[in-house]
Amino acid sequence: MCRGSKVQFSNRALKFGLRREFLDVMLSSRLWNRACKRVASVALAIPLVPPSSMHFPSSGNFGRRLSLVPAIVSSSSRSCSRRSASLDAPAAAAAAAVGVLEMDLDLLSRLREAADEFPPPPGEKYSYGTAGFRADGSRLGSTVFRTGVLAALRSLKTEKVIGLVITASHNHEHHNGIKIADPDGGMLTLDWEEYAEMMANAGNSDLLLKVVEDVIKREDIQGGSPSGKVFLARDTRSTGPALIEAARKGIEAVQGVVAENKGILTTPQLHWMVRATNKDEIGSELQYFQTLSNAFRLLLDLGPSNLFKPETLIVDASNGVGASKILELGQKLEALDMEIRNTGGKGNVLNYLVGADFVQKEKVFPLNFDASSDQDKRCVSVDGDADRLVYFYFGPSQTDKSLAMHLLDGDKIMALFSSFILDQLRMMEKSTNFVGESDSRPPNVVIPGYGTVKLGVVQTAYANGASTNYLQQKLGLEVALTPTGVKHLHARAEAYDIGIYFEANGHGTILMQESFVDWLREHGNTLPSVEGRTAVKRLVAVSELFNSGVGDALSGILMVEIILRYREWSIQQWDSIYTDLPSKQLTIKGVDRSLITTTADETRVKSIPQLQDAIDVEVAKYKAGRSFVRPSGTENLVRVYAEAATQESAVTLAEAVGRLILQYLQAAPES
Ligand code: NG1
Ligand code: ZN
Repeated sequence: MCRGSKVQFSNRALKFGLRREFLDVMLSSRLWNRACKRVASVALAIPLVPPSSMHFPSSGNFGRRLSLVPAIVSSSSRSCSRRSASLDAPAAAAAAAVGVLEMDLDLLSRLREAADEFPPPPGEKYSYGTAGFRADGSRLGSTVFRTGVLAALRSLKTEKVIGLVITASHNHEHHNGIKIADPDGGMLTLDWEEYAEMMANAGNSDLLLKVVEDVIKREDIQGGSPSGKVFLARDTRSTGPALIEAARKGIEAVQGVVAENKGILTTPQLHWMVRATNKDEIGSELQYFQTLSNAFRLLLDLGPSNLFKPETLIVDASNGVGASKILELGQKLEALDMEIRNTGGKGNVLNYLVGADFVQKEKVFPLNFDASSDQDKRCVSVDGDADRLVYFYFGPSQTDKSLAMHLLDGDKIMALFSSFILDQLRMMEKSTNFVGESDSRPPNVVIPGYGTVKLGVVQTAYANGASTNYLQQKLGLEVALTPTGVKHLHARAEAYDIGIYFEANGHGTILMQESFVDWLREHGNTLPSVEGRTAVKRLVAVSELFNSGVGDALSGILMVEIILRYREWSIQQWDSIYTDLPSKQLTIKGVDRSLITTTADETRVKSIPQLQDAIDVEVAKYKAGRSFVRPSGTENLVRVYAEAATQESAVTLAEAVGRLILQYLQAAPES
C-alpha cells in the first residue's frame, strides 16, 4: 500500500501543494490508516500557511515544500522519528506540529526493524504446501516471523481473531512448521496462501516490506480500530518456544495487532478456540473439553438403553501433545476407559516409530505395543499434533495363523461415520412417513419441511479402492475425489448439507452446514415420531462433537467409541464391514520432486508423459493393480501408492514404480 500511495500522493502533492485539498484527499483515502489520518487532521487543524508566506524560494522548492508528504506517507515503511530528522527546516517545522502524533502510529512502522532480526536463510524456497510451511525447526524463524505478519494482516482484514499454530504434525521432532487458522476455524483461505509464500520468500527486509505493502494495497487493509488479535499455540517440539516468540514478534510488528499465546495445544484445539471466540462463544480450552465431553455424554444418553460397554481403549499418543490432552478429556468421561501409551518424556521421541502416520504408512504397530499381550484389544494411534487417528488391533492374519496387525484407517473410520449419519437421516425420513420417490434414494434423503438433505463423502486418490466401493455400492453415497490435503477435501465437503471427509491417513471430520443444524434445532422437534426426534438430537450432538474447521483426533475417537457402543460392535466386527485391497506406500528421496506435476485428481503424471506410460505398463502386469505418484507437499520427496490383489504384488508394484521415478527423474533435465 504505502509504496503505491507514496507515488500517488507525491503526484497529487505536485498538483495541490500542501493545501487543504491535498489534506482532504489524505483524509478520505481508504488506503490511509488511522495514524496518517490523525497526522492529516492535526495538520488541518493548524492554520495553513500559504506556500509564499513560508518564504520558499519560488522555484526548485516545490520538492522541499513537498518533503513533508513523503515524510508522512512513507512513515508506513520506516520509523517516523527517523524520517522527521531528515526533513528540511520549513517542512520540519510543519512536521513538528504533528510529529508527536506521527510517532509509532503507523501500521508498519515497526516492521523493518523487527524483520531485520529474522533474516531468511539463503537459498531456501518455502512453499505453503499441503498444510502450511514445514522445514527444519532451526531454520524456520524468518518464515514464522513473516507468517506472523501475515496473520496480523489477515486479522485486520477480517476484523476477527486469527490462529497460528507451530507444529509439523506427524513429521520428525527436528522439523517444525506453521499453519494459519482462519476466523471460521478452518484453514487459511487459498487466496492468501500466495501472499504467505511471497512473504516467506522475500529475500530481505526491504523486499518483505514491499510485499507487505502490496498485500495491504491489494486487500485494502485498514489499520486502526478495531484492532487485530492472533491466537498462538504450539505442539511439544523443542523448537516451539523460540518459534512462538518469532511469531509473536511478527504479529506485533503490525501496529494495532496483539498476539495471545495459548500455550501447548493440539492443532484442532486452536482452530476450535479461534472459531468459538469469533462466534462470541467461550473460546477457552476448558470449554473445548466441556463441549466435547457434553456431546459425548448426550450421544450416549440418546443411544439404546443398556448401552454396550467395550473393553479399555489403548491409545498411542505418538509422544506428542495428544497425550496430555487425551488424558484430560478422559478424566471428564466416565464411560470411556483409556490406557495411554507413548506419552513422551525422556528418550521417547515424537513420531518416531509411533503415531498415526507411522502406523498407517508402514502398516506396523507402534513401539510399546505387543502383538500377543495386546491381542484383540482395541487400539488407536493419533499423530504428533492430534489431528489424525487410525485404529488397529492384533489378530490372526488373513493368510496364516500368526498374529498380525489389522489397520482401520481413515477410510474405515469414514465408512463407520457415514453409515451412522445415514441411519439417522433415514430415521428422520421414516418418522415423517415420507414415501420415497427416486430422489429420496441414496445419496439423498428427503425430510419434508427441509427438503432433500445432501449427504456426500469426500476422499483422495489414496483411499483404498474397497472403501470407495463400500461407500458407493453398500451405502449408496456420492463419493467425491479431491487432491491430497484436507484443505481440498474440506472445500469439497462444503457442497453438502452433511459432508464427511477423510484422508486414508486418518485426517478428516464431519462437516454440517450451519443452516442445516439451525433447521434441526428449530424444527427437529416437530418430527412425528420419537425415533425421528431422537435422530435429530443425535445429529445436533454430532455437530457439537466435531470440529467443523479441521479434523480432530479427539472428536474422532469419541465418535468411533459411540458408534461401536450403539452397534454393539467389537473392533473386529467393525473391521469386517469390508476388506481392504492390499496396498503399499513408498517414498522416494533424493530426486527433484518439482519435476513431477500431476492431473487434478493426482492419479496421473502430466509433466513427464513417458514416466506415466511406463507406470501404466507396470500396473497392467498386476491383477487389480493401481498405482500413482505425486510430489509431497510437506516433505522433499515423491510418494508412490500401489494397490494389487495380494500384499506381495502391491509391494512389488510400488517398488517397480519407485524405480521408474528414479530412472526418469534422474534422467530428466534440471528444472
Ligand atoms: P503430503 O506430504 O503432501 O503427501 C501429507 C499427507 C496429507 C496431509 C499432509 C498434511 C499422505 C499421503 N499425505 O501430505 O494427506 O495429511 O501431509 O499433514 O498421507
Ligand atoms: Zn497432524
